[in-house]
Order: sequence, then C-alpha cells, then structure tokens
Amino acid sequence: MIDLYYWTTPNGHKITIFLEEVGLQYTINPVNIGAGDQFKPEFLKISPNNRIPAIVDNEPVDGGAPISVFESGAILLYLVEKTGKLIPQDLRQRTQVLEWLFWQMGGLGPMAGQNHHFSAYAPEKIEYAINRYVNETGRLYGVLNKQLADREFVAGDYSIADIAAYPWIVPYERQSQNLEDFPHLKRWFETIKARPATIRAYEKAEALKTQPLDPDKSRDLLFNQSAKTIQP
Ligand SMILES: N[C@@H](CCC(=O)N[C@@H](CS)C(=O)NCC(=O)O)C(=O)O
Repeated sequence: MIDLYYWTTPNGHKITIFLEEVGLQYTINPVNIGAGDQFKPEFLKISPNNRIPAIVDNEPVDGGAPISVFESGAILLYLVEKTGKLIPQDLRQRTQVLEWLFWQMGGLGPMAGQNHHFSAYAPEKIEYAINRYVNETGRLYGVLNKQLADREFVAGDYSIADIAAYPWIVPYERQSQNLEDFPHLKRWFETIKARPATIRAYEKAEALKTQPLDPDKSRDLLFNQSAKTIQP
C-alpha cells in the first residue's frame, strides 16, 4: 500500500494519474497547502522541501522498512522501478522518456508555475514578469507540439513523460495559451484527458477541493516563504 501525500495541484495530479494507470493500491493523505499543512512536522519528515507530492511505500520491493519519496519526478521514477510499468526497458526509448521527464521537471513545470504566479497570484501586475513567463510557457508548448507532430505520445508508448507533462497543460487558459495554436499538442491533450485513469484521478481531486478558510492567510502561507519559514 502506498500512502500518497497530496493536494489538488498539477504536481499532485501526476502521481494520482500514475497510480490510477497502474492500479497500485493507495490512500490519499490530503495536505491542504492553502491551510499550511505542508509545514506540519510529520509532513516535513517525509518532504523536507514543504511541497507536495510525497509518498510512503509501505511494501518496498526489497522487503525492508517503508521508503518515503518526495519530488514528483523522483516519485514517478521510484514507482516505475517498483512496477516496471509506463517506462520502456529498451535503453534508447528509456533515455527519451527520461529526457522528457526532466524537461518537464526543469522547464515546463517551473515556467508554467511562475506564469501562474505572476499572472494570477502576484499582488502587483508586473508586465515584464508576466510576458517573460507567458512567452516561455508558449515556447515550451511549441517544443512539445513539435515533438508530437509525428508520434502519438511524447516518447514512444504512453509513459511517465506524458503523465508528468499533462497536468501542466490542463490550466492552459490560465497560462494565456491557446491550444488551437498547437494542433499536435491539442490532439495529445484530448487523448490523455479521455483515458479512464486520468478521469478517475481528476475525480479524486474534485472530491477533495475545499475553499481555503482565509484567502489572505493562504496567500501569505504560500507566497511569503523564506529561509525563516523552514529554519528553526
Ligand atoms: N519540484 C517539486 C515541486 C512541488 C511543488 O511546487 N508543489 C506545490 C504544489 S504544486 C506545493 O506543495 N506548494 C506548497 C508551498 O508552496 O508551500 C515537485 O515536482 O514535486
């Protein structure tokens, strides 16, 4: 059984999509990041970066003590090693999956995240920052669109490379992107959206969504972090 420490955000969705695809048993432990659950000492023991997602695998393949993993890319890699699913065994194909997984982790995720921040959450509208991240998100959409021009999925068969990228395309409107400008990406997006595992994963998210108790407090918790937040 996997304990999943989760909230209803793109990085969280990666793991529910994966778990739904492979049919591993898991329980969701909600970590409401708008209410400050990510700072609870029990959670920080598992995820020292005070970010979701994180997992605890209570039945690791080596038969030893439970293993905890934080960082969505590391979790996906841990889970493909555990299950042997959603990653090719062939060296060349596997390398491509890793390239696109890391492309998402180092590019699409952070750039789209800053896009959300400066477009939607920042108290001031800073034109330079908004343009910078909207343009960079658009460039990355273009890269993905080109990659998908002659193949169904990002790197061979459906894999963790697709699962990592998909939840970051879901909020494309919030990122000021138009999928009509990226026809191959749009076709890929609709294909993944219709997969039963994706539908189940997003249903789980809907079931959890609650309004933050105090939006100002949530904003403060999420966007005023510094070294002091985490250091004793
Ligand atoms: N690189 C990390 C990023 C995780 C991340 O940014 N998680 C956000 C939600 S998508 C979070 O937990 N935010 C809580 C906070 O900012 O305190 C990963 O991929 O797991």
